Amino acid sequence: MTGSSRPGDFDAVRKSVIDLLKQPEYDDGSAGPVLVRLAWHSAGTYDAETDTGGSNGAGMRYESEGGDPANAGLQHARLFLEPVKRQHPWITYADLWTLAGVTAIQAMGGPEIPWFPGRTDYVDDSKLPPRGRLPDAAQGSDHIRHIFYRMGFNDREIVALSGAHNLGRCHTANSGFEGKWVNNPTRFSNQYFRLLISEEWKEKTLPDSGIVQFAAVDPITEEELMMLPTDMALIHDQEFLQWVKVYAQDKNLFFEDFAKVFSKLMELGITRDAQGKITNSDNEKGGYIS
Ligand code: DDH
Repeated sequence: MTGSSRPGDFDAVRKSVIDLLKQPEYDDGSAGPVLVRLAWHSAGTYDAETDTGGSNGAGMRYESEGGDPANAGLQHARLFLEPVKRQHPWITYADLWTLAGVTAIQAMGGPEIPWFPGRTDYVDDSKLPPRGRLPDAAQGSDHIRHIFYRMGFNDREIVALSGAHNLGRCHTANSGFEGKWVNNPTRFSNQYFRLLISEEWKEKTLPDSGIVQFAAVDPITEEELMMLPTDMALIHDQEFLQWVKVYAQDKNLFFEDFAKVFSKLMELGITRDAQGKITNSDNEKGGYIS
């Protein structure tokens, strides 16, 4: 592991994150996908109307948010990052989780995502998100729109963000769903969109739980791949489908859009002044911890 760093040396933190991505004993040998999911769930609680939730404050450290069943499994991501926090104690958890997500995406072959620091670990109880803010995979396009419009995203942005399911997998123990979306789940690409439209996805009921997901056999590896009901909603809804087709054909446009929209996700609920300093959180109580 690389040495300690001076406060504000985010490149040193990025390097420490890259150093921990290889995890031979963990899923597909990589901590990358679960780090991306941690970044997304830390931010995806945002509600534009009440200006609550979002990545600032790193509320998932506490039971009310961390214990949300939607966040099951993310303790692995938080634990992977503990040595990085110990090595660079000046960085806040809120910055670390979001920086680790964008770093992992790029290290797995994805785009460079603009990321800005300054989040604090101060939790304002009145801004804590209630449970139920994150999407429910068993539902359809109305639910997806309800969740993502609440954060301020449009249909194109929703589809671009959903492309993160190029990475990682579902675990029975976490969500009840099982399997991976693509055959190389630690390589960021537009394969998820290509498979959505090229394969014939068949409903599959998991024998022990009765949970319904969708399955197809990968034409090259002959492995079984999966889609969630919410993934399938992207091809059953004409507005969403149009963007699935675009991204399936144009990897560069997908990467460009994904970088913009993931960056926007990481910034939800954060306002900055001209110098980039966050103006809407109590920096006296958070900021760099030295
Ligand atoms: Fe997701 N996701 N996600 N997802 N997600 C799961 C895994 C991963 C939904 C449900 C699930 C996004 C959107 C949605 C990642 C990133 C992103 C799992 C499996 C479920 C269930 C968890 C488990 O069993 O461990 C639903 C529903 C939606 C929706 O949009 C309606 C978005 C927007 C992102 C993003 O990053 C921008 C990643 C990465 C994973 C893989 C995690 C892992 O451990 O591997």
